[in-house]
Amino acid sequence: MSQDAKESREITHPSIKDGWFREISETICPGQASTLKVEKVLHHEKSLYQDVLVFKSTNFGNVLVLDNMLQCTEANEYSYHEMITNLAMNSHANPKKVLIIGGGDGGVLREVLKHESVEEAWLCEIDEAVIRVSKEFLPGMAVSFADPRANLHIGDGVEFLKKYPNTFDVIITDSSDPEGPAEELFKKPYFELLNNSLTSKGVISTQAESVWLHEHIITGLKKACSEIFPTVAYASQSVPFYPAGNIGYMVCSKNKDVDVTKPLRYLSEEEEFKRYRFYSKKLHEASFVLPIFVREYMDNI
Ligand code: SPD
Repeated sequence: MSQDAKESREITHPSIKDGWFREISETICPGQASTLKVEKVLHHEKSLYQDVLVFKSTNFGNVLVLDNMLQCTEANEYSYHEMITNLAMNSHANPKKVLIIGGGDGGVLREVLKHESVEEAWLCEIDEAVIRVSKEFLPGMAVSFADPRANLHIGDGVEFLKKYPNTFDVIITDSSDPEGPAEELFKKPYFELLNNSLTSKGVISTQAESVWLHEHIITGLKKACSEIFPTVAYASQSVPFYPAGNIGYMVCSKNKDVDVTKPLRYLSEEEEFKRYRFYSKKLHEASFVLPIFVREYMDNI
C-alpha cells in the first residue's frame, strides 16, 4: 500500500471526506458549509455529552470540533477568545472574581487571567473530555489551568449558578451552539440565574452567534436579556472559523449607568500590541456598530 493510501486510511470521522473536514448543519448553518483540509485526525471519542473530534489541519494548527461544529483553530482562536473576554472584563471597573461557563478549551480562562485585578477565576464545564483533549492537543489555550488563581468545576452550569448567588463580578458564557448540552444557555431562565449570581455592578458576555444566519437566536437573546438587565448591547466581529465568518457577543450589565460599548479600563496602544492580537479599545467600540440590516431587527427590542 502506498504512503498516500495509508495516510488517507487514518482519517476516519463522518465529517471528514476526501481529506477535508466539512461543518454541515441544517439547523445552525443551513445551505452553507465551512471546510478545512485535514492533515491527521488526532482524537475522536463520544463523550457523555457529545461527539469530540480533534484534528491537525494543514494550515491552521489543531482544531477542536464538538458535535460536528467547529469550536476553534489554534492559529486563529485569539480572535474569538480575546473579544468575548475583554468586552465583559473591560466593562467592569474592578473584576476580582470571574466565572466562565463552558470554555473547557481554556481560551477564555487564559484571557481572563491576563487581568491583574483577578483574584479568582472559576471555570464550570459540563464535559471533562473537552478539558482533557484541550490540555493534550491545544496547549496554548489550556495553559492557564495551571494558574493558582484558576478553579475548575466539572458539572452543569445551571446547577453551579444556583449555588453561588451574588458572587461573581463577571460571568462569561463560552458555549457551543444552542443544540445538545448548550441549549439551556440560550434561554431566559439561564440569564435570570446569571443575574442572580452577579455582584451589584456585575457584567456578563455570552457567545451570540452570527448576524448573517441567526436572527431568531439573537433576537431571542436580546429580548430575554433586556427583560432582566438594565444595560444590554450586542457586538459583532469577524472570526475566520465560525459560520459566515462572523460571531456576536451579548454584553449586559447590572449597572444601569455603564455604557458597555466604551471600555471603562483600557491599555495604551503600545501595551495593547504587547498583550493582544485582535482586541483593542478601538475594536471594542467599533464592534457595537452594527450594519443597518441588523439594526432593523435589533434596535426595537
Ligand atoms: N458556532 C460555534 C460557536 C462556538 C462558540 N464557542 C466555542 C468555544 C471556544 N472556546
